[in-house]
Amino acid sequence: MINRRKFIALSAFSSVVGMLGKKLSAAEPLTAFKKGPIVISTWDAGIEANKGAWKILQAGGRALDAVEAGVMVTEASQNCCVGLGANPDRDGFVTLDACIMDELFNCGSVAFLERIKHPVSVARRVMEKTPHVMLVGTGAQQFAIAEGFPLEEQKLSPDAQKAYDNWLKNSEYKPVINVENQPVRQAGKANHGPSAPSLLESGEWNHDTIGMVAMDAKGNLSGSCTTSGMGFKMRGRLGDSPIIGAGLFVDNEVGACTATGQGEDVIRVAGSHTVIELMRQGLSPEAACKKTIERIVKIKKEKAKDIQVAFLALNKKGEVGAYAIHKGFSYALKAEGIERLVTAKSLFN
Ligand code: SD4
Repeated sequence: MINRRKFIALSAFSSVVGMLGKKLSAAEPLTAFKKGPIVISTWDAGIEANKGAWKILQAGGRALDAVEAGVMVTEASQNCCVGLGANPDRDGFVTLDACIMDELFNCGSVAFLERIKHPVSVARRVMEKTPHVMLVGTGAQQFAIAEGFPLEEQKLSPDAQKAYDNWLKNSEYKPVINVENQPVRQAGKANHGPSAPSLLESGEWNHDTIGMVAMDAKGNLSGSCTTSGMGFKMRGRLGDSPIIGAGLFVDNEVGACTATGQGEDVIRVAGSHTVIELMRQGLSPEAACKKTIERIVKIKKEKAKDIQVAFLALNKKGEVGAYAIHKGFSYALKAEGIERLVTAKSLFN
């Protein structure tokens, strides 16, 4: 049986073959786009998100507008775990984190935000309309309402309610490696628990984060990251995704990077910023991501086998690279005539 993930990968692959007229290996990463805009984003859901970003990039629009519009597709999707349909914290509330950064070091972020559908857009307003970089909790919500964002109903989606009821049976918080690309709502298990339960035939795919970076036709870079965070996390917990320098960093002279996976370990090494600094020293995006992953693994020692972290980066030359601790991390790439999912390399296979 062909599942949705394989279908997307195959369609993306065949469209590449069709457009380029030559066969490219699905495993072979495309690394350089010396001309024209490009957008990359984390996990399989990035395929749809990139389409949203591409509409803007293709029309000659700004990378900043593209990365906002792109991840809004995922935030609005009812079939995924980014946004208000996502798994709640352990007290049963969905809390969202997001950030955005442009080519001029302008950045904005919101965290622990409840009942607002598009946290990335609130983050952009923080960037553009306040003297601050980050707003959290009720303050972020008040700001969003004042800016005209509707306050949504405080209610779990039916899938999230089911997952939460199941999770409550054991109330165990255990991150699962690559949960982002496993079928949604694994009955009876925490979103990130290590014992993978039987897979649902829903055809939907679970992920709780999307990070996106893009270069526009002018060669300017921007990035965004949005998440519901780890499912069944402690109330008030923030990961790396809303933290500038951890879940996202953009330096228009060098490149842009975003992270996914266990946020605590991304924050520990200021992950996305570290990748940018390594690229500044001349490393390729993939080499810079790999070195940062190695740093995390060195710190975590034997515990590294239980966590997944991945970085995805784009440099000023339009070269793309990614690296993960464990196999299974994929990213979506879109450029002129190309749309595909790429499986990233990893330290552990
Ligand atoms: C977090 N980094 O909240 C996020 C989780 C994630 O795919 O990336 N999940 O720690």
